[in-house]
Amino acid sequence: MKLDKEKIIITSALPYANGPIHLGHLSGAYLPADIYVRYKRLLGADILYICGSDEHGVPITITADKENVKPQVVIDRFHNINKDAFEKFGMSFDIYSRTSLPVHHETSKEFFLNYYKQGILNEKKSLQFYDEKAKMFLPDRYVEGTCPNCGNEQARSDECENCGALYDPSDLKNPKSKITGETPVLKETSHYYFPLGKYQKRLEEYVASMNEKYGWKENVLQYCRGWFKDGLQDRAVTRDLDWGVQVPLEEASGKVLYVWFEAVLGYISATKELSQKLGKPELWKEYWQNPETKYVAFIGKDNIVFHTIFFPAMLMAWNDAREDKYILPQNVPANEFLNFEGKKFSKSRNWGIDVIDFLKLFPADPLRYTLAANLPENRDTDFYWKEFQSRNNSELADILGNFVNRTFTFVHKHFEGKVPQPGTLLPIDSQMLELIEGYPKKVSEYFEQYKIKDGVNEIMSLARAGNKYFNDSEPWKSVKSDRERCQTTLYVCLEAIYTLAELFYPVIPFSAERLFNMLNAKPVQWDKSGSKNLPAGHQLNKAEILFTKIEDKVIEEQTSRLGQAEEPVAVEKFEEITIDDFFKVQLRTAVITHAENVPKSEKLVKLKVDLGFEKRQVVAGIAKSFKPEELVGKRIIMVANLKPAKLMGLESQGMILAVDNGKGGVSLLEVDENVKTGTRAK
Ligand code: B3M
Ligand code: ZN
Repeated sequence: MKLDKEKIIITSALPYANGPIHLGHLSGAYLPADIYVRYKRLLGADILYICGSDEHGVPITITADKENVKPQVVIDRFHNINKDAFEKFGMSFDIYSRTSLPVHHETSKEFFLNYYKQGILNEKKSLQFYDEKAKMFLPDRYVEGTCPNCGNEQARSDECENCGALYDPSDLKNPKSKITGETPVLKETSHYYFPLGKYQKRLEEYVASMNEKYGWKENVLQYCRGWFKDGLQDRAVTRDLDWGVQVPLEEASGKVLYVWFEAVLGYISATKELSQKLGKPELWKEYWQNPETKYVAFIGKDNIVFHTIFFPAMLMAWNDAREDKYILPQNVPANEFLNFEGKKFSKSRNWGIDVIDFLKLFPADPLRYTLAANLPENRDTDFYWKEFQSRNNSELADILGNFVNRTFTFVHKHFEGKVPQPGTLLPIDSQMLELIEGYPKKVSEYFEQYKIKDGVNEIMSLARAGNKYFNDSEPWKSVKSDRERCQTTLYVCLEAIYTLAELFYPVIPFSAERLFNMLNAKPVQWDKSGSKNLPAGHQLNKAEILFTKIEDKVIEEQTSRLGQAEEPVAVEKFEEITIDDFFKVQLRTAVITHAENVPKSEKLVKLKVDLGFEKRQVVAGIAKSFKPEELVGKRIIMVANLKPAKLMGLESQGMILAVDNGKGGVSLLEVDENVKTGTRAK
């Protein structure tokens, strides 16, 4: 095991900015990487941890079309949502970049042109499915048909996920466009192809030698062997689309780079962006173009081929012709999938939970711990709400929290919160100290092999051993009969707690930080964390409760929600009105210029609104949903010809429109700044 100062780049797959990330994503490519990174940082490694949004690809354009907005609106929204969710989850990226940035477009074009000029790419005409209704060429995953090899009815246009066959689109039976449902036609187009086949032999050697030196995971090797066995084919690296990185050739207007071709380069361009931000624009080269750097790519199993075959081949092709050579992944510890309560995550079936929603209900650490203790490292695993509850209640709270709490309470009560001076060690104490001392190395051995799950479960076993030692030593007895004995016990317990804080830091960083605070101490270098870190006499801080138990009813509420279709709104009988009736109501846009809570009222806010032609005072029952400062500046719609009324003694000259949001609050009907204040709504 190498524990000296390594230079490392870690990447986690760049999630598409086309939807919120869910727990499955975290277990696949993010949490294990973050634990590994935090662990390596504690070992003093010189490490960069890179991630960002993948902002191209057809799904994004389809979402944008559905919403009738530009793709930029979609990627901005999900980039921000996911960045925020990752932050709250405690992901410690050095940068969370985006592939829509100029630095990425330039980098991708540079790679493409480099291949093009070297004559590596082949231009080929081919027949591609074209949807005449949507007026677009259909990418592989938007055509579904019957596999010519195995009869699978959900095969893609040129490959079957069921039997792994690769074929010509014209061989697919009963093709259907997934966008319009129409039968697409085959139309000729021309694309640039990367000759993956030419690199097969070198790729096989690369995978074999990396595996030999660094031990690749069996699941990853299996996938690679499968691909090699079938024989690698030329891959088109351009597409007929308008959203993406433009192909930098005049004759290729209207074409963009295939999203996977540029997405993997996103790791490099994100590192460039980080270097610029740090004011050292050349820094990225010290990592990516330094043969001493170790590069590890964390991904989920669906991305394996791109990271073990496609990306390495691209880098080989670059390196063949250049002096500025890139390093290749040293390891790709891809995980299998996390399912949810026995089934696949599904938005449409309301099965699963997004990270951001989860973190509105519970703190990050119990989730981090639960996922980490059950990572899909060798096979698919499941998230169960019940397991989450028991990992939190019976492990974090009852084992770790309890050990910390009883030790702190005791030391504060009997030793003024100072680390007691140990006396003569009995076998029970030296055995415990030896155990503690051995832990950092033990856990390292797991983490170094990317066995994060085993490492995490091992750490909890130290807390278990701590509780047992406390029980067996019976300090509540020795405090009266043999004070020195008692001091020794508590000294050893605090050593264990210090080590637990350090070892748990990569897994549950928020709680570990609080624990270090309580210990009034800081982490040391990981491998020195196992012994003699808290000298006798060291003053501890007050104890806090680290983990709160989760009640059954909270968990039941979550499980009962699963798979439930959204209930339609209950509607009371209503009467028809004529258009003239409707026009009696003057609905007009107005700006809120001032807002203050009405004293002694939980519901009411006093607003000043500007209708453009006139200013009004309105009293509205929306205080539970908005703070006054959130309301100022909002451009709302109000009933402008409502007879003034008095509410809690205040005159209200109109009513603003709001709808119940189903969660006990309201949303306001708002207009954008293009609408002139005072305009009538009809
Ligand atoms: N965006 C696919 C995914 O999220 C893709 C990963 C890119 S990694 C360079 O599964
Ligand atoms: Zn098939």
